[in-house]
Amino acid sequence: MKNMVKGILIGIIALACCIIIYSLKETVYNCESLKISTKNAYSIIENIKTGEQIKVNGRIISFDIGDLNGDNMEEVGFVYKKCLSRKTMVEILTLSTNPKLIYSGDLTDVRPWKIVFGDVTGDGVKEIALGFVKETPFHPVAMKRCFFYNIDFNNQKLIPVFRPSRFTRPLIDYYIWDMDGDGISEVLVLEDMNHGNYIIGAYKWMGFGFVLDSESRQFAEKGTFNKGDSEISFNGKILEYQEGKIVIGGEL
Ligand SMILES: [Ca+2]
Ligand SMILES: [Ca+2]
Repeated sequence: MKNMVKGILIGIIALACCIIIYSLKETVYNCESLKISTKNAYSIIENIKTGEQIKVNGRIISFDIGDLNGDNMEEVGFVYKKCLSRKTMVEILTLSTNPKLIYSGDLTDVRPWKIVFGDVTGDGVKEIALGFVKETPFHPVAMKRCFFYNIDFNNQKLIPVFRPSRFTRPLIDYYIWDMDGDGISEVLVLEDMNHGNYIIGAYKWMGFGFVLDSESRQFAEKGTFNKGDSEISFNGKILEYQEGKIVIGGEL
């Protein structure tokens, strides 16, 4: 009996330790205007310019910052896993002195995993590129997708711009960047070549959808895009555009 009680006590202590470690595990992101500290229990978004802090009820898994409506005031958009819940939320807030919630959506059903801001249509208005894992009517398999939206500030709604079933090949990661320097951003897509090789494609908006404009060489190393001060890199290797090709870390 004594041993059983001892066993239960040890179990409870171990569980409590696991919960504490789980809730305290912290990741900190620093960018030009924001510091984001995120834990499973809650996150703090701190506006470095104003000192203003926004508390979020869960772990932020992706975020981006940009002026979505051209009023010279930045917005922050983020995807977060709500604490003690299975919900995955997408929220967009102004970064003004009194942050205003522009959009909040429980998008758990479509499993959001990424948010990026960028003007891919070239009309001066930034789109919101949301990564989901879902089926589409034309491709009924649950896969990573990237859908593009604008935002209706007055009605706090996302307005679909384009929701492609897929690009050329299955999508692993994406980013928005002006790869060829023509002043209009392309969608950079890390795609799975389906035999252990990957490729990066840059897709241009053509008024009705995206067209593959340039590609990298194929490579075996899976990874993610990272934005620097004035460059875009993939797994720490800078991406450049040379003669219609995407060059990774100086290698064609
Ligand atoms: Ca646009
Ligand atoms: Ca471009």
